[in-house]
Amino acid sequence: MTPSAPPATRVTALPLLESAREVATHCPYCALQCGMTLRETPQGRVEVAARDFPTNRGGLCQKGWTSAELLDHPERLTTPLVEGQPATWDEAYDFIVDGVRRVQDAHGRDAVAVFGGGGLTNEKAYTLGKFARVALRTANIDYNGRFCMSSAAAAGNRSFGIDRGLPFPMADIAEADTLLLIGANVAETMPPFARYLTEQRQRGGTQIVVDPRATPTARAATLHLQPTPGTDLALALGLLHIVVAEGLTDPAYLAERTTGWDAVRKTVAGYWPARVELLTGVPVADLEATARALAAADRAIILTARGAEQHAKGVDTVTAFINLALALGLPGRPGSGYGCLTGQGNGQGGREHGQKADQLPGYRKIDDPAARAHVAGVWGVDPDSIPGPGLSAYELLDALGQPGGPKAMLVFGSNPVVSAPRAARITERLKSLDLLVVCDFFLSETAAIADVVLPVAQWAEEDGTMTNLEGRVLRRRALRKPPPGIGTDLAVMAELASRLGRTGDGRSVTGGERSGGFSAEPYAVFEELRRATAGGVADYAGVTWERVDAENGVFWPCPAADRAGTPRLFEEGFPTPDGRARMIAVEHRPVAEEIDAEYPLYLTTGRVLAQYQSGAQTRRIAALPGGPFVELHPDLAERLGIDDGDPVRVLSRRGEMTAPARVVTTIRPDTLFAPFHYSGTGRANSLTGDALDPISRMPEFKVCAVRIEPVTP
Ligand SMILES: Nc1nc2c(c(=O)[nH]1)N[C@H]1C(S)=C(S)[C@@H](COP(=O)(O)OP(=O)(O)OC[C@H]3O[C@@H](n4cnc5c(=O)[nH]c(N)nc54)[C@H](O)[C@@H]3O)O[C@H]1N2
Ligand SMILES: Nc1nc2c(c(=O)[nH]1)N[C@H]1C(S)=C(S)[C@@H](COP(=O)(O)OP(=O)(O)OC[C@H]3O[C@@H](n4cnc5c(=O)[nH]c(N)nc54)[C@H](O)[C@@H]3O)O[C@H]1N2
Ligand code: SF4
Ligand SMILES: [Mo]
Repeated sequence: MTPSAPPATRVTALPLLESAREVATHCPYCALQCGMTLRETPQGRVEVAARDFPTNRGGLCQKGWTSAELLDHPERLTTPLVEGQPATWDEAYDFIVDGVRRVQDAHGRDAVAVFGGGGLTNEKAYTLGKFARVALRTANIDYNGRFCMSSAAAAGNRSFGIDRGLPFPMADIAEADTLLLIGANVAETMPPFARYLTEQRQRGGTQIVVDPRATPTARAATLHLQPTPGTDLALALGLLHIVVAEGLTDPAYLAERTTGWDAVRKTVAGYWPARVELLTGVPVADLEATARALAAADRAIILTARGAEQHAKGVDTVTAFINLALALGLPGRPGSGYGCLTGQGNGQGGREHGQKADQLPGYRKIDDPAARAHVAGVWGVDPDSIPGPGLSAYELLDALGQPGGPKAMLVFGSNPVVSAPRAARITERLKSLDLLVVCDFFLSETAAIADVVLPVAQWAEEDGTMTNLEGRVLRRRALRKPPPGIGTDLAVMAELASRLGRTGDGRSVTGGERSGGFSAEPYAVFEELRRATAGGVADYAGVTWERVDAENGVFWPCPAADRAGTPRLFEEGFPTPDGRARMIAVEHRPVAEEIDAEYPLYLTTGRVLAQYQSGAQTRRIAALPGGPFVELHPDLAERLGIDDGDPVRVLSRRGEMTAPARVVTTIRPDTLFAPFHYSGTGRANSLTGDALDPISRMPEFKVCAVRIEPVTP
C-alpha cells in the first residue's frame, strides 16, 4: 500500500503571518513556553534561536534547543498504520468509523472514549471536547492533565473560585522578599525560570525549598526543608500553627476577605511544632524560620508543583498552603500570593476548554444547565444531547475493556503506557480494547499497541494558541506545512465527525474552512472558542489572535475586545459568590501505602532536565543524555552492598523495574527516586500505585512503598 495524502481540503494552513522561512513562536514542551525563533535554512534544516519573552528572558533549556531535530527525524510517522501496516487515510478513517459504529451499536455511546493531553493547543483541546460530546456523543473524555495539576486546580477552584496557575505574572516572583517552593524542581523542569530565583536571592530575598531531595533548586535556596515524602500537608498545618501561635496572622484581611477562618484555626491548633517535626522530619527550628520569613515579608509568594500535588491528598495539601497564604493576607496583595506551577505546554489552556470529564469550554461545569445551554447554542446542538460527566483519567483507563467500560478509545497527545500509574495494568487494559486509535508523530509505546495510528503535524507545522503558566495566551506559529501525507489533529477530528455524520449544525462557525460544525482551521476554531467561553470563568471572548500578536500575549479572563486582559487576579475580590476566599479546614493523613517490613522504603518519581514526560519525543534526540536510574543514599547502598552504577531491582506490590543505581547524598536514606521518562524494564510506573485523591482523582505518583535489591548476574 502506498501512503496517501490526507483528504486535501482538511489540511490547509493559514497564510503565514511572517516570512515563511522564519517565525517567532514558542517551545513545544513545558508551560514556561519560552520564546523561540525558528529558521529554515536553504538546505531545509530548521534552526532554533532563543527569543526574548517575559517567561524566558532570552533563555532556553536543552530540550528547547534540540526540539527542531524531531521535525525531520527518521522515525517520524509518515503514513497511517492499520493493524501495524501502512494504509491510506481513507482506509484508516473507514476502519475507525466502522469500529466506532460497531462498538457504539453494541455497547452504547459511552463505550467509545477519548483521551487528550495538556500539550494540545487551545484550538485542539476545545475541538476534542466538542468532538467527544457532539460527534461521538460520549461522556467518557478525560486527559493527562488529571495526572498533572488537577489537585492544585481543584483546590484553587474550591478556595478562590478560579483556577489559574499563577494569579500574577512571573516577574513578581523575582521581587518576592520570601519565596516558598514546595515540591518544585524548576532548575531542572523550567531552567530559564531559575534566573528569576537567582534574581530573587540576589535582591536579598529568602528562598525556601521543600523537597525530599536536595535538588539543584533546593541546593541554591537559602533554606532547604527535606521532609518525608507525602507529609507536606502536616508541614503546611504546622507552619500555620506557628503563624497563629506567634500572632503573625493578618486579622483585618481574614475578617474582610475570607470565610471559614475559625474552623481552620481550630484545626491547626493540633499541629504543634514538635508533632510536625515527628510527622515530617523537618526540624522545629526550620519550621519556625519558614513561618517567620513568610510573615515578616512585605512581598511573599508560596508556590506548589507536582511534589506537593501528586498525592492522594493533593487537594487538601494545596488547600493547607492556600490557608497559610490567606492567613498571612497574601492573595491579592501586591507582589504576593499563592500559585501553582503548571507543567505541560498548554497545561493551563488544556484544562479550560472542555477535554476534562466534568467540564465545558470556558471552565464551565458540564452539569450546570446554564453552561450546557450556552455551549449547545454555540455548537448548534440540543442541550440535552450533551452527555453528562464521564470517568476521570485513571478510572477511565482502568475501565477499558472491562464489563460496562469503554471498548474503544482515541488518544490525542498522551502516552499512558509509560506515564499512567500502575502502568502494567493500564497497558493490559489498553490491549483489551476492540479499537485503540492514537494520533502522534512517533510510534510511542501507546501507538505501538494501537489498531490505528494517524501521523499528525508537529508544533512547527501548525498555528494555534497556548496558555502558559501565567495564564497568558500566546501564539504558536507555523514555520512550514506538514510533510506530505501527514494530517493535523483538527483535520482528523473534523473528518471523523463528518464521516460519522454528527457535526452539529455548524451554525456558529464563521470564517475559515468548515466541515459541518467542525473546522480544521485553527483560526476559525479560536473564533468559535471565544464565543463558547464568553461569560465563563476562563473567558476568552476578548482575546483574538491579532491581539495576542500585538500585545505579546493576553492574560485571561478577557471578556471583551476593548478590555485589557487580567495579569493579576484577586486585587479587588475573589470570584466566589460573596467575593471572599473560602478557608477550608483540612487534616493531615498518612500516605496511601505506608512502608513496612516487606517494602521498607518510599519511592518518589519525577523528572530530569534533559528528558520530557514519557520520553516519546526527547528519547529520540541523540544529543539529550538519558537512561533510567534509581537514586539512593550511600548509607542504604552500603547496607545492601550496592555500588554506584550497579544494576538494581526495585519492587513494589504492583511490579518491578531495573536500572543502574545512582548513589547520592542528596536524597533521604529512607527514600528512592526514579525518573518516569522510560519504558520497558526501566519504567518507574510499573511500581506506582493507583490510590486517587477523592476530589481531583489525582494518582499518588509521588509516593509508594518499595524495596530495592542488587541484580545478581
Ligand atoms: N525536564 C523536564 N521538564 C519538565 C517536564 C519534564 O518531563 N521534563 N515536564 C513538565 C511538566 S508536565 C510538569 S507537571 C512539570 C513538573 O515540574 P516539577 O513539579 O518541578 O517536577 P517533578 O520532578 O515531578 O517534581 C518536583 C520535585 O518534587 C519532589 N518531591 C517528590 N515527592 C515529594 C513530596 O512528597 N513532597 C515534596 N515537597 N516534594 C516531593 C521531587 O523530589 C522533585 O524534585 O515539569 C515540566 N517541565
Ligand atoms: N510516575 C510518574 N508518572 C507521571 C508523572 C510523575 O511525576 N511521576 N507526571 C505526570 C504528569 S505531570 C504528566 S503531565 C504526564 C505526562 O505524560 P504523557 O501524557 O504520556 O505525556 P507526553 O510524554 O508528553 O505524551 C505526549 C504524546 O503525544 C505526542 N504529542 C505531543 N504533542 C502532540 C500533539 O499536538 N498532538 C498529538 N496528536 N500528539 C502529540 C507525543 O509525541 C507523545 O507521544 O505524566 C504523568 N505521569
Ligand atoms: S524550559 Fe520548557 S519551554 Fe523553555 S526551552 Fe525548556 S522545555 Fe522549552
Ligand atoms: Mo505535568
